[in-house]
Formats: sequence, C-alpha cells, structure tokens
Amino acid sequence: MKLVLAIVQHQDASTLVDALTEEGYRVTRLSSQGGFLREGNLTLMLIVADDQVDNVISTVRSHCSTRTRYVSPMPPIAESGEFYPPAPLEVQVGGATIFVLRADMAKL
Ligand code: 2BA
Repeated sequence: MKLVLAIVQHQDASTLVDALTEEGYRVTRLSSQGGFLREGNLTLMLIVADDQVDNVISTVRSHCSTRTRYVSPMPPIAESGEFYPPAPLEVQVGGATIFVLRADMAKL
C-alpha cells in the first residue's frame, strides 16, 4: 500500500476531491500552509493499493492548474530620502505537489 500526499490549491480542491471520491478512493483533507507564500493550501491524504497510484496521480494532474502569483520582496535598505520600489517576484504555483510513501494501514 502507498500513502499519497497531494498538496493542492484551494481553487482545485473541491472538484478534485469529488473526482477522487467518485472513483472510489477515500480521501482526507488537511488544511495546510505553504512556507514560501504563507498562503493556505490543502493536503489530501489517500491510502491506496500500489497499482492505484498512477491513476490517483493522473486524476490529480487533470484537476489541478498552474497559477501565477506575485510576491513583493522586502525593499532594499536605502539611503535617507531614496526610494527603490522592489519589482514583484513572479512565482508559478502548482498544479500539485505529490509525495508517495510506503504505508501500512490499520483500522481499529
Ligand atoms: P509554498 O511553499 O507557499 O510555495 C509556493 C510556490 O512558491 C511554489 O509552488 C514554488 O513555485 C515557489 N517557491 C517555493 N519555495 C521557493 C523558493 N525557496 N524560492 C523560489 N520559489 C519558491 P509549488 O512548487 O507548486 O509548491 C506549492 C506548495 O506545495 C508549497 O507552497 C508548499 O506548501 C508545498 N511544497 C512544494 N514543494 C514542497 C516540498 N519539497 N516539501 C514540502 N512541501 C512542498
């Protein structure tokens, strides 16, 4: 068995969870936050058979989009009276970040 962790954006989560559920997978949604942007995202947790991993990844891929975000870097230290507006940094987020780990499952 494998544990699939998929970090996805909020905008993609509902349709993705619906699709995975309709395909018969059990899904747990965890609220999470990216360390870089400090924005909320969702981590989906699924325990699946080894031969289901590729299908799960395919479903995640087809429901998660890449989006562009702009981050304002810290302004540089300037001499008194000078102003250097920092250029926003363009960042591509997603589709999804997926980790696949070996797992055992016990339901008590
Ligand atoms: P964040 O950490 O908020 O990162 C958001 C996006 O910012 C990333 O998109 C990436 O394009 C960019 N980014 C992250 N760290 C960066 C850095 N040090 N320098 C420049 N750009 C950077 P994604 O790669 O699609 O990641 C989306 C979210 O997935 C991340 O949100 C984080 O929550 C998670 N994630 C991604 N890679 C991870 C990893 N290796 N381990 C744990 N979580 C990860």
